[in-house]
Amino acid sequence: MGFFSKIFAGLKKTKDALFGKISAIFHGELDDEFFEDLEYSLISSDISVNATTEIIDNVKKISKKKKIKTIDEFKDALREAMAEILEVEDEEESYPCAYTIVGVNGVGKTTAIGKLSKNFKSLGKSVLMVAGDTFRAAAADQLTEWSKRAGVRIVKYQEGADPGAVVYDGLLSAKAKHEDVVLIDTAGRLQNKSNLMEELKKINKVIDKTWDGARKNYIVLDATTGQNALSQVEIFNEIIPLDGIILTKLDGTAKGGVVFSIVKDYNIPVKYIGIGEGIDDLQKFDAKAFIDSII
Ligand SMILES: Nc1nc2c(ncn2[C@@H]2O[C@H](COP(=O)(O)OP(=O)(O)OP(=O)(O)O)[C@@H](O)[C@H]2O)c(=O)[nH]1
Ligand SMILES: [Mg+2]
Repeated sequence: MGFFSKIFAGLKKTKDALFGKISAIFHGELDDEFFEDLEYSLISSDISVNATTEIIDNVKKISKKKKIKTIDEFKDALREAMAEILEVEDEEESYPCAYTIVGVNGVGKTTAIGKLSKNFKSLGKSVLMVAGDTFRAAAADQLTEWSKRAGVRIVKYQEGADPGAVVYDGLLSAKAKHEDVVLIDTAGRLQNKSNLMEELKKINKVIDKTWDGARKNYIVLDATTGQNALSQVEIFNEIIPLDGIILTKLDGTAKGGVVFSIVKDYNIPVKYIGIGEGIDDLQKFDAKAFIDSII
């Protein structure tokens, strides 16, 4: 499957949930009743109130300016209105870069690292994985499997080791071998477990002290949790400053609208989306392709 057909298939549930409704509520005129119905549809598709209000304001302005009458013209206007929400300033990428991948249990961190390795490799970058999840039994084995699949190096310790020490070793190794990309896996944690959150701060400090290349902290969010993902962004951002979001499991959910809420409410860019379990099922987030797939 090609790039676009894959996103299209992955986002089908979101599209059906959201935009089936739009055609249904359109009754020939863009009047107050239509916009009220539209507002309701957006909010019930996991788009936050803030983001919905802005989309509606944007689309009203565009519709007026362009004197829009038909549903097809309106869909174009809505695409434009939604794209405005997803514009976030983002820094250029530079290498070498160490990426710390954080998030609650089971969201897809380890899988995302496997997929990212392949992505970076295909861009000609050398990659080192660091198994910073020493908490869960078999976590390092799972990452090792991915390192084999992607054909990249991995630094790991035994279960129960100090994650700070693994990260330290990993970074030294990456420096010595001039790796372009370091991907650091971390243990899944509950937001309310303060000891694990403290551990994350420690990992962060080790990177600060050891690494002089670029660094990014990405949080992985499971799209199927919808608005619940938002509180995770808030809590992790206090512990470790977040530079980007990897939104996984979009293939299994109609809650893709949560993208708009995240970007609008936290101003953190969505960097990648996960649309399946395979190594090729992670794509660089492209606002235009995303919107075209759901409208
Ligand atoms: N359908 C689908 N499944 C996914 C996606 N990303 C991850 N998964 C699945 O989600 C499950 C959990 O993935 P992991 O990568 O182990 O998650 P994790 O965050 O590392 O989990 P912990 O280390 O236990 O916190 C696995 O069964 C993955 O195959 C995705 O984009 N789509
Ligand atoms: Mg994991």
